[in-house]
Amino acid sequence: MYGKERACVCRQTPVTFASGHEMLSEHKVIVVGLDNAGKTTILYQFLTKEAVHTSPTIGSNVEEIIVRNTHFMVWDIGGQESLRASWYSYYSNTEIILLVVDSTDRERLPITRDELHQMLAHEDLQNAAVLILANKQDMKGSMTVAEISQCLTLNSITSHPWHVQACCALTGEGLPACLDWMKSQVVVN
Ligand SMILES: Nc1nc2c(ncn2[C@@H]2O[C@H](COP(=O)(O)OP(=O)(O)O)[C@@H](O)[C@H]2O)c(=O)[nH]1
Ligand SMILES: [Mg+2]
Repeated sequence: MYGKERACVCRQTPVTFASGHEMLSEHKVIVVGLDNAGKTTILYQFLTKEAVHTSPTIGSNVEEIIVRNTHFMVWDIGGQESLRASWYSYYSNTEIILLVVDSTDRERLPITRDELHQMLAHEDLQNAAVLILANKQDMKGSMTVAEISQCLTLNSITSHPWHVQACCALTGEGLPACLDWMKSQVVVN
């Protein structure tokens, strides 16, 4: 866990830094999505491979995830309406946006669509890749990846690399594939 100072570190592109005897690259990831989508559960599932009990995120959590020598600094940003207006303050130097969707929340998916397209227009996110996580696939009646893609009008996105992954944060199903895609994007870039 890093303190507030970490938020001030600005880096343009993946950089390498010495840690022990290894040279490692570090990549900034932001986790966004509406409140209750499962953002915090996913972050801790990445870290511990266990489902954890979460409470609504006030402000942000940041954790480092290491996937075979690739370091991701993952910022979990609160998704309540009052906090969404400050998402932009986390954007600079972001390489990957993880957009978490509660696949049972049909009613609020248009809000997510609007937030997504607004984010992609932001100048600080022009070089970011977007991974949409269709979470809560274990729940009865959850929307499929195809339904979510259509509602979010993903096919209209040509400015950024994107990918949709079905997952269940409680069991971790689908999350290894997310990490593989994230790694493939930072290697490509
Ligand atoms: N059934 C189910 N519940 C989930 C899943 N992911 C998260 N949750 C639950 O959804 C609620 C909100 O999760 P949380 O991670 O706090 O959402 P956040 O507000 O986006 O950070 C919690 O009760 C989680 O246990 C999932 O894949 N399936
Ligand atoms: Mg949270």
